[in-house]
Amino acid sequence: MKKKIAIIFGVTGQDGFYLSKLLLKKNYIVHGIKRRSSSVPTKRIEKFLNQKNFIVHYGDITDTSSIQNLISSINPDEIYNLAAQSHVGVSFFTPLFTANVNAIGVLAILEAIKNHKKRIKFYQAGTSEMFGKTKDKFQSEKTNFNPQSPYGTAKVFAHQITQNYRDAYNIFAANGILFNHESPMRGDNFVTKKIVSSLTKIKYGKQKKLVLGNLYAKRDWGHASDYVEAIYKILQQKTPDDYVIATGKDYTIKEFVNKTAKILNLNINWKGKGLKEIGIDNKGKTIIIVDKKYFRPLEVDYLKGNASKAKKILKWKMKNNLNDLIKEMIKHELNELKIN
Ligand code: NAP
Ligand code: G4F
Repeated sequence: MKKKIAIIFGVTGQDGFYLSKLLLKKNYIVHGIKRRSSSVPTKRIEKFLNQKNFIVHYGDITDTSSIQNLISSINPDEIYNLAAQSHVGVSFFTPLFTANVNAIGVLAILEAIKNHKKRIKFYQAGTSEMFGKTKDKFQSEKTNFNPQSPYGTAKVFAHQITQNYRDAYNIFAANGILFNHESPMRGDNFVTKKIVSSLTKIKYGKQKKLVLGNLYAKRDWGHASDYVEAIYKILQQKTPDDYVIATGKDYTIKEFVNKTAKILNLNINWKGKGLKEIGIDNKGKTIIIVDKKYFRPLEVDYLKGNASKAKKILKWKMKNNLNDLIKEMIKHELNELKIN
């Protein structure tokens, strides 16, 4: 049987790693698109680089000509767009760049798909950040969008233009609306990775303090490996549609800190309030402090998803719970620190 061909925009990121692994296992030919960088951008996907079914090309989704050339020369069956300026906090500092990549870049891919000779299936990496400030206790495909950042606002454009091209041009274009998902491959400046990495180093005397922002926002955290299974399933359906992917459980940042500390056998006593809140260890040493530089001009206070549609239609199931995820992330940190 002829092998399926996929393009992954955003192949060098966390989800790019897990999706590449999954598609290679399913015998796809995977074309990953990397950006030029002054350092090595392919660290996460290093182990795939010598496989004959894994080919990496330079490209950038803000460069329309590079997208058109790649799509017409590769002639893929499926395109997964994971490429984004994916940090919500940073989007307040780089709003135009974020909008160019996260919104206009998506439109450029859709235009190239519209003009291509073959029907290509398209996945757009949407996010729970699009719900933003919401009154719904659980957010589903029916919840209104009310984004609270340049990141979330740009992603709403991407979501809606994907639906628009689906309806106007009969393109197989589908949106995932994924809640936070983490893994050992998570970028260093996202809160889970920062907490796990810092507390592990503190436990082994290699770091003094963990500095955080808002401890009381709530997030619904899953494992990236489970979420890329859903991404894949979304493109294997007969008709394109949009799906929420979430665990249905939410925790505050402080609860995530406490869970991580418990697994590491670190005791934390909390004292004070607001910017003066601190976490103290058994010996009375302050190991966690709050700094206003990590607060955002606007915050999304809580996110908790209802993934019933994905469970019913995609038959999507999660394999990892939050404790499994934290344990795996700690194990990875210990390996990095060469501690057994
Ligand atoms: P990530 O680790 O930050 O990866 C983002 C990827 O996009 C990287 O490969 C990055 O390349 C690439 N990229 C950025 N700008 C680009 C451009 N102009 N042209 C081409 N590639 C570009 O993010 P992730 O966690 O894997 O998330 C994947 C996607 O899902 C993103 O679109 C994100 O917004 C979305 N999402 C993530 C979550 C989550 O919790 N992880 C939840 C919902 C939605 P470099 O390596 O060169 O920077
Ligand atoms: O880990 P975060 O930066 O993730 P955030 O903002 O929820 O965005 C992530 O999930 C989205 C899906 O909902 C994705 F679309 C997006 O691409 C990204 O993957 O922050 C989580 C929470 C926020 O409320 C933030 O204010 O943690 C709070 N926080 C507290 N201290 C911190 C910190 N966040 C970061 N990054 N760093 C801190 O020191």
